[in-house]
Amino acid sequence: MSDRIVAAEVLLTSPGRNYVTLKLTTADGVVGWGDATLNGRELAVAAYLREHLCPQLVGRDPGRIEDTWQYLYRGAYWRRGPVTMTAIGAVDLALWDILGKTAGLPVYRLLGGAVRDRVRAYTHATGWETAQLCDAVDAAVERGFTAVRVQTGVPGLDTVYGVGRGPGYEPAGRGTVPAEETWDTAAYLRHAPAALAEVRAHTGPELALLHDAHHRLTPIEAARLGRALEPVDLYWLEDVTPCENQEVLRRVRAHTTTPLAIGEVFSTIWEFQQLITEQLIDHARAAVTHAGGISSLRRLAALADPWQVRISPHGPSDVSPVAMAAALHVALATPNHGIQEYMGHPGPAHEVFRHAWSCVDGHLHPGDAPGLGVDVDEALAARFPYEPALLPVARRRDGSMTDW
Ligand code: GCO
Ligand code: MG
Repeated sequence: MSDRIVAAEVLLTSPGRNYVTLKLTTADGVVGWGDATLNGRELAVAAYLREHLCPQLVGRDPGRIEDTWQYLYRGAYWRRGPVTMTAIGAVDLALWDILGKTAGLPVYRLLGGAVRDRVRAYTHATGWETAQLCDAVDAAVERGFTAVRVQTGVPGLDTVYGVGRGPGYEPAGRGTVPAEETWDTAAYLRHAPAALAEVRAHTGPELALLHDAHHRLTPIEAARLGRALEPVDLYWLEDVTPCENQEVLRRVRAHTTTPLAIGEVFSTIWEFQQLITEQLIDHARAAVTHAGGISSLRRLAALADPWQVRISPHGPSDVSPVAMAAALHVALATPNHGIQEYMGHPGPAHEVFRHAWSCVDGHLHPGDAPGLGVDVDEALAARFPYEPALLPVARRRDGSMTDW
């Protein structure tokens, strides 16, 4: 007789930052873990899981992974959206974890096996001044990275999202009301191309450089930035325009050959459809959890492949070590995978989530432990209680709200 899910529980923990984790237990005693972290909206996903999905999971056959995905997605009248899709993603990850543990195989073997030996990763370098930024890039290269995302301060602004005044940064700030930042696109556009050109002159031609514009530009500003950055030879320019209107990318694409990466805030394959079939992007950035799990990331890769678009999933500190594991199993087994973002996690997170995956010389590998290869230390997790934390918001100089 097939196995049954007997318990579905949600864990909240904050080992350096908040994480939401789904734990599924089967009648045979197998435990599957899924990441359900949605930065700044953790409790919404926890409630969606606890109140709505967990009761529906108990009694189901854990081996029917695709049917469970279809049940939770197609079966729901109110569907899509980051909260729903992160919850479905967590269930999907936990079920793949159970399948792997039951089979005694790492998930990547169940996905068809490795198509590469290791997964190329990029990490973050930030610096308020360009000299600091170059030092941060050098430090990443010393750690073995062959690809680095570079974010710079902007003269005249006090803060810029994603740029620490010191080394490193954490996207979410503690508290129940978001910090407010001032944003000035003109100042950014005046400064960023020259700063990135200096970084390129410093590194020489081989290092892959990436840059994230965080959805803040109009189409023509984005086109102008892409063109201005062509001499820098970026690996990609990320999230140039707000997420809602994909049509505007046609204008950006018409003006620049700088490769474009988009999609960390997308929740479903349908949001990518036009971007892929019109070849308006080069990299689809869906996070394995935020877009519905391993099952839907594989579908996205299959849609993207004939259009020569690659999947290059989101991987900041708010994608937990469980989701990082899942992303790596997909990456190892997916031909049209580009690069995996690896921002790193706070130290205690590596203790709470003991993972088989590793980062060596700027490359990641999921490891060969059965399932996803992550064990959660629940006793330790309980010592780091959830604390409210939020991403900042930004206003223009005249006080009006500006886009993410
Ligand atoms: C990235 C990102 C992150 C996100 C953060 C939001 O490319 O890594 O843009 O810094 O903003 O993950 O939660
Ligand atoms: Mg980004």
